[in-house]
Amino acid sequence: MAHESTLVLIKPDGVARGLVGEVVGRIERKGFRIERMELRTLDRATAEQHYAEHTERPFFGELVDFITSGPLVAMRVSGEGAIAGMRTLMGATDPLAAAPGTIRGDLATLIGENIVHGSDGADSATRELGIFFPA
Ligand code: 3AN
Repeated sequence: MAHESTLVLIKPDGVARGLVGEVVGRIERKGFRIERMELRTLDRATAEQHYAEHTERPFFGELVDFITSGPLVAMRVSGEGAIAGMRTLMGATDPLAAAPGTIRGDLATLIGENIVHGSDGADSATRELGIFFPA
C-alpha cells in the first residue's frame, strides 16, 4: 500500500450538527494526517465541478443545493492507503446500510445527508484536491 492523499469533506449537515470534532477525531485516531483544512461555503460553480460525474443523476440539483447550503470543512487527508482507508472509515453511502463503527453508520440516517465525502479513487482524489486546494 502506498502513501496517498485524498479529499475529505465534512458536509454542511455535519458542520450544522456540530460533528466536526467527532469526524476529525476519528480521522486522527485512525492515524491519518490532516495536511490542509478549511471552513468554506461553496458557490454553485465549484459544487457542480466537484460533482461533475453526477450531472445526469436525478438528484444532481438537490446535491448541489445541499452542498452549497452552508459551510463545510474541506481537508487533505494523507497516509498509508488513505483513499480506501477513508472510504472504510466513512462507511457505505446509505447510512442505514453503513456498518456500525463507521462515521455514516454511527451518525446518520439519510443518504442525502451522510455527513462526509471522500474521494473514491486515485484519479478523483487528484481531481478533487485540485479543486479545493490548488497548488
Ligand atoms: P459516495 O459519497 O459514497 O462516494 P456517491 O458518489 O455515489 O457516494 O454519491 C455522491 C453523493 O450523492 C452521496 N454522498 C450522497 O450524499 C448523494 N447521493 C447518492 N445517492 C443518492 C440518492 N439515491 N439520493 C440522494 N442523494 C444521493
